[in-house]
Amino acid sequence: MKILVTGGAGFIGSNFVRHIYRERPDWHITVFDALTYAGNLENIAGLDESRVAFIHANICDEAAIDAAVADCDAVIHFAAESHNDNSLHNPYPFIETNILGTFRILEAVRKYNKRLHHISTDEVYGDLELDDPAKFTPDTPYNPSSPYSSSKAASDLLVRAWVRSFGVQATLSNCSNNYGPYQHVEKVIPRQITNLLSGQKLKLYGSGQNVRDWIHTEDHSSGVLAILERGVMGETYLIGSDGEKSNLEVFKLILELMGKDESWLEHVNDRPGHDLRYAIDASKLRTELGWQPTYTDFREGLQATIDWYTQNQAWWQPQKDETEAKYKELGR
Ligand code: NAD
Ligand code: TDX
Repeated sequence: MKILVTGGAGFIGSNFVRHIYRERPDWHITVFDALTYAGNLENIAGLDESRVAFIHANICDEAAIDAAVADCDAVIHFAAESHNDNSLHNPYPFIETNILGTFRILEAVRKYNKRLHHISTDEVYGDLELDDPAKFTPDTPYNPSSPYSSSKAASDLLVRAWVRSFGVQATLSNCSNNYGPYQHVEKVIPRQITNLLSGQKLKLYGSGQNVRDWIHTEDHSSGVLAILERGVMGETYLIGSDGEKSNLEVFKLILELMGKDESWLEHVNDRPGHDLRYAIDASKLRTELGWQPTYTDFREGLQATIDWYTQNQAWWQPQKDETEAKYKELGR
């Protein structure tokens, strides 16, 4: 099996590459990545070059995508602009990469009749009330809020249309908030950990009542592998591990695990249009494909993540000043 992993030098894509490298030793992996500010070859360093190849190119580049897709059996499409705050500042790259880039991939898998798995997010469903008993399911209507989530929703709809209109062999997954090592310091958990490691306060948007459904990125990868191998064509699977926590709870746990008191917590301007709550019902993936998450102890996973950022300052330090300068402009 020869797989093409777009965005394989980013946070979740590189975890997937390392997961497949470990779990499927007879597969060949080609990483296709533009190395934007979010991509880093160190994320996939140390892997045997006879099993992992790298193509430095943009998914919007028709010729580059065409050649790479022609040369593989299946495409796992992670590449995206992924950060909501950036999309509020400058939406254009989100439209280009997430929508046009996905279109390019769809046209190539259609031309060469290749299997596609499209990676998406639970944010396409909008948000839930704090006391809503229903969680997101694959039948929840799309209702995205931000330029990021609407561009991901658009990409999902393109995939569904190419399945129906052209018979493209594709599956989709929508996952909840990931955490773990190698996540860019712009995202909430690494930002707070590296703030404390740099002597700065935690930055909590608004009141902190917003709820996210946390999943360890290893469990996201095992879910994607299950869908790739056993998923039904044209189907959408939701990936989540019942990890709902308010932001305030997460911030307090980071303070506790890093031995700091609440004087280190600062309330900053809220995010415009800030989604209140996400929650995933992953029962289809669990019952139909037999998937189960492994990293379900959030406290333990967060401690391991704090340890990783503490021990890998050389990895995150180069991103930190530029990221905080962007936040300063946004007043957050
Ligand atoms: P990331 O920002 O860490 O990584 C994105 C990667 O894609 C980077 O390596 C970047 O260089 C590459 N890339 C960006 N634009 C590109 C282009 N035009 N051509 C080629 N490569 C390009 O993102 P992530 O958090 O790892 O997210 C990966 C995927 O998972 C995205 O599709 C995202 O929507 C989805 N997702 C993320 C989360 C989360 O919690 N982070 C949750 C659910 C779904
Ligand atoms: O400094 C911060 N303080 C804060 O309170 C940051 C960066 C965020 N927040 C809040 C906003 C959100 O309620 O924390 C929550 C999580 O924020 P992000 O890490 O920016 O993630 P989110 O907007 O929920 O989106 C993430 O999950 C779904 C990923 O970035 C997306 O790629 C994925 O699709």
